[in-house]
Amino acid sequence: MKLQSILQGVVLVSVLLLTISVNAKNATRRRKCRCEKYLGAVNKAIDTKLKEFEEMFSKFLEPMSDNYKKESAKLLDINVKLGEINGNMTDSQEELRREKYNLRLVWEHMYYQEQSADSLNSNFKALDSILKNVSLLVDKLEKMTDVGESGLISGDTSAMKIATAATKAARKTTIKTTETTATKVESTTTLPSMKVDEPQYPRDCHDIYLKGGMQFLGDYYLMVKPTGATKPFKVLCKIFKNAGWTVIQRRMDGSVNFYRNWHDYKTGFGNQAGEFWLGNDNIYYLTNQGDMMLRVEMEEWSGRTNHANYDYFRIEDESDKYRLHVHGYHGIAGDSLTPHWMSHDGKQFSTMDNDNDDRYYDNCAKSYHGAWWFNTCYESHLNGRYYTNGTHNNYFVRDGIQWNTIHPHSSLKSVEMMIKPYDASKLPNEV
Ligand SMILES: [Ca+2]
Repeated sequence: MKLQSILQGVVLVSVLLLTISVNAKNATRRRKCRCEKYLGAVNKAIDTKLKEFEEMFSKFLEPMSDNYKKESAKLLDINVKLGEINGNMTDSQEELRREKYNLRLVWEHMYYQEQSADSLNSNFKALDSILKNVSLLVDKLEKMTDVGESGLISGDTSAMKIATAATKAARKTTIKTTETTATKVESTTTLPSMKVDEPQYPRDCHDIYLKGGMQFLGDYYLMVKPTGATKPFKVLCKIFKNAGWTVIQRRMDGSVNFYRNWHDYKTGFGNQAGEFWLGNDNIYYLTNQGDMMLRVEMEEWSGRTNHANYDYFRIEDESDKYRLHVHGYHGIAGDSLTPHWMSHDGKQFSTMDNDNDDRYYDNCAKSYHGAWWFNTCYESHLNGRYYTNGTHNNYFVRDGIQWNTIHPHSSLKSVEMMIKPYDASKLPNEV
């Protein structure tokens, strides 16, 4: 670049000197002969000189151009290599994420193994206690038969012999048969119950947190069985603010289609390691075993995070179309669930194939490509389409992931809806 600048300078100065020199000569000649026929020749001379300079200049520029080409090729090569490295890093990240998920599964498995071991241990203790009681009973029977045989008690000696044989046989029984004996004896003595309990699943994530599990901040996967639920199901738990939060919905990358039918929303769909809806039946069981609160965490495409808390959150069962009951907002995202002009409180759930909204001429779930507790239609709609650039295709059809108090026309980058039992003494300090 420096060489190029110097050359440009040299050329410019030369042209300037030549022009001044020629003009001076022309002026002298004009004064002498006032004839213009020499001017053509002078201009020609200038053109010739300029061409010479141009050719000279090109000779310097050509090798430079070659150098640029070589450098560009090198840069392209480096760019390709960086792309490959980036790809490898993405693969490694994916691998790590899978490993993390597998570790969680192992942890979960170990947790239940530990629970089973505890249960087995308590059953052994009960069995031990039963055996002791049976031994005592057998001793008593033996003493009674001994007394009978020695003639202190009158009666049928053959009956006594049978009793003696029975007591001896009882002592030889296995643990399995002892269990049967114990059940028979239980009616007349106070032996411990032999009933084997089913595995005790936590009611929700906060339940296990209170019992001493999951004490570290982070995400966990657990089997829970809320009151009333017919079978346990897997949930994602988040531990923060001294509580175990059960996640009921998550959006993060658009990998799962949320424009689905009633049955899908009823049973749940997606992948709990990524995007998912826990299922309206499961949400119903979780929110009907005591007062629950809702927390919605949201991230905008600018990176700004928001949250909205509701002190009360519950839904009805399918017979009432999973009607929503929610109130008690506090947070920084603004209230887009219960604003007085378009509240979602008291509204039934609607999907593409089950229109329960307040708009008589249309199905909001179809119009906005999602599913929600629509009014006439919404102030919030967290099951809308995922837009990777945050903006909708059509300004007038706002079918993205919406929380209108954050932005009425822009779709969110990520969302998590989570619940935990309401505890007035441990309310978060946010306004
Ligand atoms: Ca409708």
